[in-house]
Amino acid sequence: MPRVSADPYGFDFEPNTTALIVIDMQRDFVDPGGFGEALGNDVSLLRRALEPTRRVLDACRGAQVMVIHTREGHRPDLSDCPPAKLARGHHATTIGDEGPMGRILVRGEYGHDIVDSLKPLPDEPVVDKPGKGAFYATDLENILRNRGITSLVVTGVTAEVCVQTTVREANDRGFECLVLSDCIASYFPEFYEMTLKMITAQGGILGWVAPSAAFLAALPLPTHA
Ligand code: TIU
Repeated sequence: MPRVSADPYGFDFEPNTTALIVIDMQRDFVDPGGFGEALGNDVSLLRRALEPTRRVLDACRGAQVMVIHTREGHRPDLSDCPPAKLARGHHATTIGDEGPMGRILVRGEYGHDIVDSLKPLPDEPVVDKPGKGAFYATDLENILRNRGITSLVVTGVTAEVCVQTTVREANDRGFECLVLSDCIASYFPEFYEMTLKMITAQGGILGWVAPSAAFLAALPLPTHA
């Protein structure tokens, strides 16, 4: 079984029971004019995760590892958006408002979609989620169980919000999570560092962490008939 050199110890995985999950790599989080900026953040801090994630995505596709994408967002009528989520922060611009990339965090809008460099292929599930965790109010768990997936390789944004929430949800459901440290990012450098520590503390209380190079080194090359 392939083993990734990881914290707090080696992460063993079988490619055919492993899925790469790319969390919320949407323009609304990584480009100016979207939700991230509306919350008062410098979106450029997230962009460092894009290129490492693209390399991992390419490798997983080549190795026939299942790939799943998620997007945070809401129905155009916002009926699935909790009023508290709309109101919290008292921001001048919020979910559903018109921005330079369309209505913020609304499904079907340009800003809600995934960045071009990580664009899903037609056979890769895209899970639309109303919350921070990718399991809450979605069919993600069904999709994973139906495909016999037991391990997740986790990438995306932001580290302490949607990534960490999803890792916690996955961990409680029995999935083993390897978070790729250079493929996640936060608007807050200290939250990024602490997210990694929270996952691996106490003997891997939530999962494992490794740089993407360690995962790529362990990923078996595709076999050709
Ligand atoms: N605000 C923030 O850091 N993140 C989110 O609102 N959503 C995700 O992390 N995707």
